[in-house]
Amino acid sequence: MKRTILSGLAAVAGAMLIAACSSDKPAETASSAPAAAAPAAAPAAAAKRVFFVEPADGATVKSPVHLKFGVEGVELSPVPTGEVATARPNMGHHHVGVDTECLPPGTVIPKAAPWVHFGNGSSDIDMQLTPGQHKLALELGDDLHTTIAGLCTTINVNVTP
Ligand SMILES: [Cu+2]
Repeated sequence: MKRTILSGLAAVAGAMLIAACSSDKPAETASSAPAAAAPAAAPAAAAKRVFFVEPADGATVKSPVHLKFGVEGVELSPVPTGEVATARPNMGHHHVGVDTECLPPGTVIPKAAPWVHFGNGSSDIDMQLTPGQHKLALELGDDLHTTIAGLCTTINVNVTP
């Protein structure tokens, strides 16, 4: 009788060991699966950008120059009317700077030359430019006109008389 019980316990213990081993392996596979999926999701999160739809970088153009802006990963939105105390997250409007560089992230874009604000949410303009080479900076700013990391680009155009 006792031997039967002991061997029965041994069988149970053996089964538990096997169960423990086999349950370890799927757990390892499961934990490595999200890690493998993470890099695939990263490019989508990093897709925030602003760009000139036109003109193309290096283009030769005539004044007035038609500028058209694009944005991805951030919602283009007019600045709310009235007193704006806080910037809505992941929303912004375009700014163009003529013959200037991108401002550092977190900088309030001046409401003065060489910057033009598109606070109404528009994304194009016919701009008068003097003949010659011009650098155009396209910078997205939030509701407080503050620059956002990674959301600026520059192009060069050659304006003919
Ligand atoms: Cu602005």
